[in-house]
Amino acid sequence: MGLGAIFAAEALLPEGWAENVLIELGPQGEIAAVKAGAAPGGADRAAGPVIPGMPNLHSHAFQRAMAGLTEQTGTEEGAGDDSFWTWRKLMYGFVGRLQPEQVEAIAGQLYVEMLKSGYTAVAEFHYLHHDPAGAPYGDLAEMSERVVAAAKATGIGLTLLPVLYGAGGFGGKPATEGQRRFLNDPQRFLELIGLLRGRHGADPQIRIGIAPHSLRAATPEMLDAAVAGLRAQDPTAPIHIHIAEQTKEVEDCLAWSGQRPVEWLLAHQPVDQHWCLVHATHMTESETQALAASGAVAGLCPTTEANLGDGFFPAAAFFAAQGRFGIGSDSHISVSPIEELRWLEYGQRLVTRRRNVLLPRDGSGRNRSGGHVGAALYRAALEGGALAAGRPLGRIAPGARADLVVLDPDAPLLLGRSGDTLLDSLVFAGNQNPVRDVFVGGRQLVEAGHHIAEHDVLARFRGAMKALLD
Ligand code: NGQ
Ligand code: ZN
Repeated sequence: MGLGAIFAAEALLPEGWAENVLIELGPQGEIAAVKAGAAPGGADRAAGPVIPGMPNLHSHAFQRAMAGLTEQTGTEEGAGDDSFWTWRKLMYGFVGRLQPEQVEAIAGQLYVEMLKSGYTAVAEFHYLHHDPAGAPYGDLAEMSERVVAAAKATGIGLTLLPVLYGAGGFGGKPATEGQRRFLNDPQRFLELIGLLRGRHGADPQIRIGIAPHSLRAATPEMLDAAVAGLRAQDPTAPIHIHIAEQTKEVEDCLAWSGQRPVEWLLAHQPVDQHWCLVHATHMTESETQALAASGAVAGLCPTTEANLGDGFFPAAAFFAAQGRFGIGSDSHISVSPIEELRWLEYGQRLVTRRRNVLLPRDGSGRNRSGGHVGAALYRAALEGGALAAGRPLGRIAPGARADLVVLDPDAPLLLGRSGDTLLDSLVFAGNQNPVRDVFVGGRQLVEAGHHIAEHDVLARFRGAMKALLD
């Protein structure tokens, strides 16, 4: 990773679009300096407009291998009544067969696809820890290391969030057979966190956080132990949790505690900007206001939420309250930041029968992009995604990682567009991927639409799919 510089005729900086921007790279893959109105000198010239790469704040990598395999109804009794819960059963069946090298191969292919579509970092919500019988591997971190290996082989930035999964439902219900590969008690879980922090904690491409799976899978005691254990080692590491995704989860939580999931969490944990509440689909108006006020990031995954039949996140109210959000591809039914952002807005248009609904506001209530919805969504998702990743991302500014996306200046749909109109066109009409080049930590990984390791990665993925699906 050499020092160097990239010159962009047009680049999206934190303060807005700028021309003739010289981006100087530092020795650790960070941005050392940014100068607008500069001369290119000996810098490499970016082929097109440069924007910050998008952090993907929610991923279960292995689920990419089952994309499209659950879109048919069964023939058994109850068929035709498919839901999140019947999908989950199929997913558990798939999990039962996965070997470590297959998980690495699937994650590698997924991360190549993420990079090619403009995601430059991923937060991996990783819960597949143990062997098919539920016994820990010789290395407790075996499966986590497979995710790390895939990130290293492809170059994507990684926030690894080992999942604490200890119960099968609210009130510490015993876990089922299908969940046995996920299970740890807080003590063994914190041992895993310590191992991973020791091995990877100093790598600027990696941050270790935690993810209590959900209020269904982590009891209040487990949650307390995990949060306290992490905070003793790292006071600002990210904490992610699935919450209020399905109405049944809300009903079960009410029956168990008398409170709704988001309400319960805000009352019992010190939720702040280092937390990411994934989905948070089902909230009352007062929960929506309280979540926004907490500073936590809402982890929105519109294509998966649509695919699984979750419901609509109250985005208009949450944005009006200056709530923070980022986007994730979750089950990877789609691997495209464009699709996530577009469906976030389209969901609201279909519900409200209005246009240009989601304009995130700044402190004074003004949106920061003069009313450009696509541009506003892209910028807000950069900010929220960076917070959720717990890494210096999402800004072309000194100190941030040099994670850059160069758009194709020859993409027909971008012709004649610049600035925020360019981002609007990208978000609402970018069906043919207009990402040309991608840099992560200053290193070029995608060149003219091709990832530098895509052939080897695909060969391994092909082998894994053959073994899994034949
Ligand atoms: C997951 N997926 O952890 O993969 C979950 C399903 C559960 C989403 N929530 C399992 N989208 O929630 O119990
Ligand atoms: Zn998830």
